[in-house]
Amino acid sequence: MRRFIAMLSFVPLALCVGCEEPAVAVDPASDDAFGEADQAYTVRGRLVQLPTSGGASRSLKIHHEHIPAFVGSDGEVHRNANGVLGMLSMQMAFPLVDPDVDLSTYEVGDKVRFTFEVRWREDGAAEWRVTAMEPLDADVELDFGAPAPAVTPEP
Ligand SMILES: [Cu+2]
Repeated sequence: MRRFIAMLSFVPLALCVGCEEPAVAVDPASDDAFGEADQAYTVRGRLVQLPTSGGASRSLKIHHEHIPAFVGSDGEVHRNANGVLGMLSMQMAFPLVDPDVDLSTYEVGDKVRFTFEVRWREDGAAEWRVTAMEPLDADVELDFGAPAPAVTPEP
């Protein structure tokens, strides 16, 4: 099993953690369905899509800043193919939102600080859940750039 997870981390996960929405639908209202979180991160970002802005199947989508301390399914800080640690800045879908988070007070384009939990499934895929959100001033400057690699790749 350990070997299986290690192999998985080299495949698309290594390139783009969180790009795909979870294949398994979970009842957002049920804490038990999500289970105990493995990690939680509080990050800044900009709202790209709200569940209420389109069809019923739309997820909350947030363009978040780089998350240097993001831990992968193996329990280690995730290392990208170019050596950058953590989860790169990306537009990420969050199908699960805690009922305590009132999205009706937000609009697409708003800048926010939010917290999301991660639970790693046995197959190495991740489930994400937003558990807190607060607005940021519109003039706050967010950094969506790519950080320099932590380690210079060998030639
Ligand atoms: Cu992400």
